Amino acid sequence: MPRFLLRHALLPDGWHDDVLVTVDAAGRIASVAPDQSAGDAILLDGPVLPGLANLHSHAFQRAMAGLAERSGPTADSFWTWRETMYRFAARLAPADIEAIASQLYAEMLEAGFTAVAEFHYVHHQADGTRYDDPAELSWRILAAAEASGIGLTHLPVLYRYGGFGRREPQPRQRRFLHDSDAFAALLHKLAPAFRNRHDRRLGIAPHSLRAVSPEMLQAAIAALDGIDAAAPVHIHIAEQLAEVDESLAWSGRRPVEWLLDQGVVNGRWCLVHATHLTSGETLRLAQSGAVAGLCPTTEANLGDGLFPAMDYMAAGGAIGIGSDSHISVDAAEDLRLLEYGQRLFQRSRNLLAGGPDRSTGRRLFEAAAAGGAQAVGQPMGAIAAERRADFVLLDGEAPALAARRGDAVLDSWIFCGQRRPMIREVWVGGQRVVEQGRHLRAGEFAARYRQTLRRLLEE
Ligand code: NGQ
Ligand code: ZN
Repeated sequence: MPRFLLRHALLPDGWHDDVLVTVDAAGRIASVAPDQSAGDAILLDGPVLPGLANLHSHAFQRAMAGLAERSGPTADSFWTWRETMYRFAARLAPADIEAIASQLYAEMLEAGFTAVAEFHYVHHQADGTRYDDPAELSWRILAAAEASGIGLTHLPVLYRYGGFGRREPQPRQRRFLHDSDAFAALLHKLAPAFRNRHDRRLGIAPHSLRAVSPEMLQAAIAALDGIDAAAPVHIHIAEQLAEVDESLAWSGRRPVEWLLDQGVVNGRWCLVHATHLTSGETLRLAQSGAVAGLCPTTEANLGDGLFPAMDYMAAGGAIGIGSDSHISVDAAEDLRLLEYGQRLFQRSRNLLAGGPDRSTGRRLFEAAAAGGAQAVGQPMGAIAAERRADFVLLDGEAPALAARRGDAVLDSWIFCGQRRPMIREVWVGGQRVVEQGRHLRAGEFAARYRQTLRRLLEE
């Protein structure tokens, strides 16, 4: 049994020193005991955090980060960005998607994310023709996860329509489309690769209420239940005001209101963005047990709006964070922006700390660790028995962390944005994947990524 000695670690009941952690052969934590000494254990000599889950990713979009920041001929919006994104997606071959995802997942690990929920909607060739193996692109995502060592919750996306009320999709959306039977077949094909592993989970993602009908939503959940009745269900919802208006026109109800009224939302659900909420919806969502999947840097980049985080968290709502379009891949930055959005709006400070005399960083980190683990459906998010042995070792020598202990470490890591990476090592399931701040295969992935991008962008 490998043993680790963690010099200064965040455990479920707070910070402890000299924590001895034993790990079983499968990479799960067997025991945790503070105030120990062990000369033969692997020493993680600095502040240690559990790994975070990145609960929302469209991996291919990493390669267009920074390429949609020029103004177009008409007013720019989420919807004009989406056209740029569709044009980019149309050009990607399977090997390109694998190269981009491998680079991205290594970057995620370097940023302290030890699992990702991949909301995977590019399934087919550009004209909509199926690949010989209809799961081809899912296998590419899985290969990237294997190569990088990140935990993967794979969420094949069900996408059929181009808008509320069964509007026909656009030609550019042909790569995404399934009917209910083809979608169920895809799930059954993928299921064996995800069974009985603590670092793999198969779920589903009905893309949005714009893209599926109520009947298809029900059928997809039934198909998933036949495989794993506790598996995650993620959906984009209420991310733009236009979506709220179209939902009202279609059903007389707002998107989150409509979904909650179906009576199916519970702790296996992740409502991604859920930006535009009334106070009634905020309270109901908090009480549903679902996770709000917040993606602050992408929501800022796309001009989505501001999630009512203060009211929602005060009502006990679960949150997690995702880097979504990957305009930035940095857990600390997303947590910081979550708090800063509230500060700029309320003109006040430490709004998500959750009460007087508490650390904002600690509250944000613990909420995202617990909610993220719930949303990806993997045993992670805490240094505790039965969880996967995922450790993030911060650089105790970093000037920004000088003389910090306990919660001040989290507050400084999250709020002192600085160029020098503050994460030194990352371990997933007891295996080291990041050393000296770099993924062990960073050079190889970056070389393949550069070559891929040169071909895609220069031809
Ligand atoms: C997506 N992006 O699925 O990539 C969406 C835009 C849509 C974000 N929500 C596409 N960031 O909503 O149809
Ligand atoms: Zn998204």
